[in-house]
This record gives sequence, structure tokens and C-alpha cells, in this order.
Amino acid sequence: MDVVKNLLINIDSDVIDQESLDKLYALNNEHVLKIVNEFVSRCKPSKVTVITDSQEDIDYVRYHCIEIGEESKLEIEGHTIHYDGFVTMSNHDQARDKGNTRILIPKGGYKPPALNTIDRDEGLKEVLEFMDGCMEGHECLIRFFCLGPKNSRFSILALQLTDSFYVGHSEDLLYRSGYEEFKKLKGSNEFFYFIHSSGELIGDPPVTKNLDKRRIYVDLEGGRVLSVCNQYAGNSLGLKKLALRLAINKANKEDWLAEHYFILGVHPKGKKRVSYAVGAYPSACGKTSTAMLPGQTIVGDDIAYLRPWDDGYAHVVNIERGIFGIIKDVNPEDDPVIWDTITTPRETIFSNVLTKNGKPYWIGDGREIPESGFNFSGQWNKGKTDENQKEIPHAHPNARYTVRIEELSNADPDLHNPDGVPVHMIFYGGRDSDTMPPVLESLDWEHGVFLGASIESETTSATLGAEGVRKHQPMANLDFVVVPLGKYLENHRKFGKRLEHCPKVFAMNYFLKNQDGKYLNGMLDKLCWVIWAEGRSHGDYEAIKTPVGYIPKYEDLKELFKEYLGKDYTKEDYMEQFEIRVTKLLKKLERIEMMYRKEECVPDFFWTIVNEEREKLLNLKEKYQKEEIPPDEFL
Ligand code: SPV
Ligand code: MN
Repeated sequence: MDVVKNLLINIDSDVIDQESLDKLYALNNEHVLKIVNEFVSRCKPSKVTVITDSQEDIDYVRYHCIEIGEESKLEIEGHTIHYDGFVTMSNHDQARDKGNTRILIPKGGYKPPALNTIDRDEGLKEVLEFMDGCMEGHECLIRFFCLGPKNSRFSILALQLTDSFYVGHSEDLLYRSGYEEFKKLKGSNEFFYFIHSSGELIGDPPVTKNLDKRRIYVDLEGGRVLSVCNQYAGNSLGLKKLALRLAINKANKEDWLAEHYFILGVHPKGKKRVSYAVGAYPSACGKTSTAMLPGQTIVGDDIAYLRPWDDGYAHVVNIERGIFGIIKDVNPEDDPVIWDTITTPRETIFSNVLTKNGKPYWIGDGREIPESGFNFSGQWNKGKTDENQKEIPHAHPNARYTVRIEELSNADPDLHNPDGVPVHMIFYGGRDSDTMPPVLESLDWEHGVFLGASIESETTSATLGAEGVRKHQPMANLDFVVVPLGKYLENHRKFGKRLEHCPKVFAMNYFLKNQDGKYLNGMLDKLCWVIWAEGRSHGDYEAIKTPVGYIPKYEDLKELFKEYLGKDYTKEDYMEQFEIRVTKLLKKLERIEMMYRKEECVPDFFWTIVNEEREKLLNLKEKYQKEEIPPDEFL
């Protein structure tokens, strides 16, 4: 204990008060103290405050956030608005910065070809220099969180230092507090840690000034991420995508999975059962709205840990307890549950939307756009352009809302179950305008891993850079897979093979378009695909076997559309949506092959499936002499 105290003695008593010191000492963990000592002396905040799990401490973060202007109150009780930095439509802090997110690679270590990497020593030197004095004049929060339910075999603890109260407040909505859990570590270093600073701030509201110094450096060896000069949650919140990268590294050395999955409880009408689906879709491809489908229950919408469980199923937990969701296109018709949640009084953070007279407005909210207001670019009027003459929309396409899942009427009762919930289905989806049908079941488990590995998606505003470019998105996890992709796929395969009750796997695509560029499906049609998949996982429906997977029968979908959406689903719609696009699928296979050729140790099963699928598609083309084959041909 004395050793521990000596470590802290370097911090000036003007900077940290006795109460905060006592809270740190009570953890009895020298690793925590060393980290605090090192980064407080490097970042030089003017004040350090330790936040425990107490309501008083948590309230301090919430209210102080408003006092310092990182959030402002809106008209509805509990609602606040936060803005991230903005210079122009192409230079801003409104999305994840893939370019400046780098994995630190020790000499001779593996460099994932799809990610940005930097030599570990060089990267540390650079980011630590940027961190020197980065918190000057700021208050630094020391936070403790639990990634996963408390008292659970799944969970990993996390220490966060940040000088952003918005980050601290968001984490209170999104994660379970873990100060008391840290005490149970009994002094061990079994936790991840995250150091974040917004860096020098400018303006009102205060935003990061030096976006050119934005760095997010992932240090797998140190079990930590250092993030500086940013505020957008995907860059700043340690526990979100930064921790996912560390967890994937850990899971791949052990026997579990860390995934970019939502978790949904599916409740088919008239059947007294709940089945759980997990699903990976790249950002802005319908992930949160699937997790929030009407009549179903939500466990999580973004990140999950899975383990083989004693009952023979894989079990899964949400490592979060809240949603940081895309607000674009949330309106009463398309996303009724989310709409109700974010338009009624409760603790909610809006980010990067337009505000006018205390009301938030966003793209696709179904309301008339005000002529003027305040947004991420400051005072805004219709037609405002940036310095490159690019029009500034009233709200950012990647604007978000943050709420706690417990606040939702559809929260699943097992949200905090330390044993998680069993997984019956896995969904993989992408934004694909012309190749995959709306729903397709894998031929078997390995083929399911292949379906996940071969997701392609057109890019969206959730990451910086051009939109609408077709990119590979294996398991919608590519940005976060810091281990060799081949090894990651093999771990998936092995994971399923260990299970007595292996989940059924489905590819989903909500974004099919016709020749005129019009979407072929309504936003809520996905409910029918999900209910069909649930039925398949219990043997309720027959399906049509095609060379690339099982598709639904028209009659089953017709009934489901009637029962769940009150809609007539026509045979013409079915024929157009479920045709097998042979030429397009062959091209897709080529692209996948090219991508995986660049990767190390891609497992044999993957190449076997690629080769078999190609042969089957070529045979079909030969037999039918057509580019697209109607579903009925496979009956
Ligand atoms: C995503 O982009 O996948 C998100 C939001 O869930 S972010 O926090 O930016 O990662
Ligand atoms: Mn995500």
C-alpha cells in the first residue's frame, strides 16, 4: 500500500483532491495508479476527478458537461445536444477516422493488410508527443467501466482517462459502471485502458481545434488505446470501437468471439418462444433498426462477446448497455420504436443535428426543414456552403442519438443476465444494390462463415471518405480485426464446430434496387425476413435450395407480409427480389478471391467454398444461358 501511495505523490494536491485520492487508493491496484500517474504527468490537466459508481459522481459528469458547454439542454426534459468539430464537408470530426486509426506493430509483427499500421516505437513516440500537455486547462476524469454484465464470465474491465465530459457522459449511457468491479481485481492488471483527450478546444460549443493532430493508436501489446485531438464517439470513447479491437485480439488467442453484432430477441406471433439473433452489418446498413424491430426485444445494437456455453449453445452478452445510433431517417413510419424513444423525456444525447428553439431536426425525420438554426457548422441557413462551395446539410448524415437500452419499451429482460442469452441465428448484411437477395440461409455452418466473410457494402457517412464505394466488410468487422483475417475466420469455424446447437446463418440485404435505382423493399420488410429466419431455426418453414444458399418460398413470405405488415406481397416482387443473379455473383466471387489472396493463412474450407460456388454458378449459366435465374427454377 505504501508503494502505491508513493506512486501518486507526484501529483500536485492542487490537481487532485483527497477525496479522489482516497477513491483511487481504495482500489488497491498499483497498475491503475501507475497509469494515472504516467498520463496525468504527461497530459497535465489542471484538475483530476475520480468517478465511482455512485449516483452523485455520475450526476457530476452529466451536469458539469452542460456547465462547460460540451452539451446544451434541449426543450424536452433530459435531452441535450453535443457538436463535434467541423471545418468543411470533407474535413471534420463527424465520423470514425480510419486513416488516423493505426495499430502499433512491434518489430517483425504481423501487419493486417486492410488496416493502417505503424511501427510501435515510432507510433508511441508520435502520439505521446501529441499528448504532452494536451489536457492543459482541462479537467481529467478517471472512470471505471465493465464491458459486459457485472459478475459475468464474459466481462472485461476498462479504465478510461478523458478530458471530455461528453465522452464521460456518453459512457454513462452506453456502459455499465465498474468501479466496484475493479476492487474485485485484487490488484491484477487484467483490464484494458484508454487515454483520451480532445486536445486544444476552440469556439462555443468547444470543439477540437487541431484535427490534423487527430490520432487513435491501438497498442495491442499494452492492452490500451491512446486517442487524441478528437471528440466523435467512434474515435474518442475507449469502450466502443477502441476496446473492440483489443477484445478481438484477446478472443482470438482464447476460445471466444468478440463481434460487431447486435443482439435481438425474436418473438414470432402465436408461438410461445423467444429466439435470439445476432447480426453484423456495416454502419448505416440497417443494423440498429433491425435490433429495434417492432414487436421484438433488444439486448444490444453494436458489440457482443460470445462464448460456448454449458447448454451446447453459444451464449452472447451485450458489452454495452446503451445505443449510439444513427438518427438519419428515424421517423414514425420507418423506425417507430426509436422515434418514440427519442421524442419523449429521458436522458438522451443528440449529436450533430440542427437545433432551433430547443428542438432537434435531422435528415429524414419526416418534418419540414427549418430555414435556419444552429448545427455542426455554427449558425446555419438553407443553402449555406462550406469554403469549397459544398452545400452544408441541416444535420450531418452521421448525426447520432445516445440512449440507455433499459429506457426502451422493448428492452429485453435478459439484458444484464451474466449468463447472456443463447444464439439461434446469425445475420450478416450489407448495402448491396444489385447482387444478394433480401434473405438467404447458408448451406451449413462453414458456408455461413463464408457468407459473413464475403459481405460487401457500399460505404456510408459513418466513416470519413467517399460514400457509395463497394468495399469488403467481412463480418462487418474489417475495421476492427487486428489479427490475421484468415485466423479470425478459422476461429469462427472452430467456434461453431464446438457447439452442439450451432446457430443458423443468414445473409440479409435491405438495399436491393431496380434498374431505375429505386429500392425494392420497404424499411419494415426486414421484419418478415427476420421472422422467416426464426422459423427456419425451429424447422417451421421449408426453403428452396439454390447453389448459393436457401431462399424462402413465396407462399410463406406472402403470409408473413400479410400477418406482420398487413401488406400484399406480390409474386412479381418475389421473383424480382429473389432471382439468383449469376453473373453478378460470379463477379463478386472474383472480388472476394482477390481480396483474400492478399491475406495470410486463409483456411482451406474458405477456398473450397469459393471454388465450389464458382463451379455451381458457371454450370447454372451454361444450363440456363441467362444472367439471372428466377427462384421457381430451383423448386
Ligand atoms: C459504427 O460506425 O459502427 C458505430 C458508430 O457503431 S461508431 O461509434 O462510430 O463506431
Ligand atoms: Mn458499430
